[in-house]
Amino acid sequence: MERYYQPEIECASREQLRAWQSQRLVAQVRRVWESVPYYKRKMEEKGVTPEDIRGVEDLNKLPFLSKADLRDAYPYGLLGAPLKDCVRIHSTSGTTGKRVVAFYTRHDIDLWEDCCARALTAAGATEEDVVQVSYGYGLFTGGAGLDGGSHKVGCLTVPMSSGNTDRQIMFIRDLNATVLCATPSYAAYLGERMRELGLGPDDIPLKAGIFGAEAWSEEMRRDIEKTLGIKAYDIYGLTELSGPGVSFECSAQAGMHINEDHFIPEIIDPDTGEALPAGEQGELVITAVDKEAFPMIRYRTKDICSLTYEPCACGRTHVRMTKPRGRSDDMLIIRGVNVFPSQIETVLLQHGYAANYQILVDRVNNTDTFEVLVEMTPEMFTDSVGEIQQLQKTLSLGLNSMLGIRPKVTLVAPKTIARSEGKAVRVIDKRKI
Ligand code: DLL
Repeated sequence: MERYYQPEIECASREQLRAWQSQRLVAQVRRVWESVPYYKRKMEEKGVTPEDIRGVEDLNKLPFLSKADLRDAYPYGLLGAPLKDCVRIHSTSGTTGKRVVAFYTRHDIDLWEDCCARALTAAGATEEDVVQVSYGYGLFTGGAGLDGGSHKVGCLTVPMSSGNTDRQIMFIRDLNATVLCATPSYAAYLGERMRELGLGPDDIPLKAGIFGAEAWSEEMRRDIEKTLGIKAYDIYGLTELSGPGVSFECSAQAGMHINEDHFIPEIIDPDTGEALPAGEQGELVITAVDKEAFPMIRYRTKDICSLTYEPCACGRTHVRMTKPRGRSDDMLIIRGVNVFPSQIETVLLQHGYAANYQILVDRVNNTDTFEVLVEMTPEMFTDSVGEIQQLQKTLSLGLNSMLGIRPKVTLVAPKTIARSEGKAVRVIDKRKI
């Protein structure tokens, strides 16, 4: 029985979806106006009152909410429910300034877990499955979200958290885990460690993986699918909007369906705030229509992607978003050229390298320096200077044609770049210091 495939919602007509969204939006705006003085003030500054919002068509009258607002209102200033009704917090692993602290009522957790349960179901999980959750548990939302979703589906849930890689592999094998939930970089590392232990895809029972929390390329997907012998599904979300499960991939693997009964997406030009039409790349803005404790209206995610309303092969009608290339604030501007780490990853994998790399940026004599450290794989490892120089040159030219700027490439020995158990650290930008 697939309780969390809900065709009456996931395959509802666009008209029906819009009607639900409108009805919930109107109620949510009224509730937030009454319960969150910070947001009421923002609405007043924009000259808009709840009476002006009659449906989704009025969404663009409302002010945006940004990370700066979250910082201003830290910690309790955006609370939309009495503290006595809040039962949990989660928080992001941001490195600068105050952390974002998000609050949840019981109802919020229930809806969030439903979203994760839908994602697991779309990846083929049923109560017959054993789900190993290797996202971090604790303040990070990955562990708790997929754990809750897995319980709801009725899977046997293995709350591993991240780290202790050999034990992860042992449990996958001993407990017959069929679904793995982890960051893609950690999944890739598990695959690498398996190879070192002499294990191939046929030695593990996994059939699917649910990977997200960081940008990863199509090439990395194919790589992980091959090494682990699974189908790898993308999942997207952010702490401010509960966590994983804002959107998820179905078996078509052609973009992530946004849970539109809970979230209304928009794409805007990040510089002007103007709405962009379907198909165009821009910043994703999300309005959560039924979150209680931490209501987010027109929240600017900073993630760059596009939306498609084209019908999906799976039959779901919820809009699909493309894989975010990364946050607009992950984008590096090097000598005036926009560079996303995910573009570099694509080129590396196309050239037969693994996604073990680090980008070093600095400023010397007022000019940006740009270097990419890339690990050789054990198979291609050589200590012939001539060969290494040739490989470096080929890769540097490959990166140049993708990015429009040529980095210095330095090949390093296998296993010299630190592995991550959560989100990978790809960039060292000394210019900010
Ligand atoms: O990373 C929630 C999550 C946990 C999603 C587990 C998926 C799986 P935060 O720590 O608040 O929350 O970070 C959110 O991570 O704004 C994106 O920039 C990035 N991100 C999340 N999922 C993806 C993805 C969790 N599938 C930030 N592809 C977001 C690309 C992603 N980037």
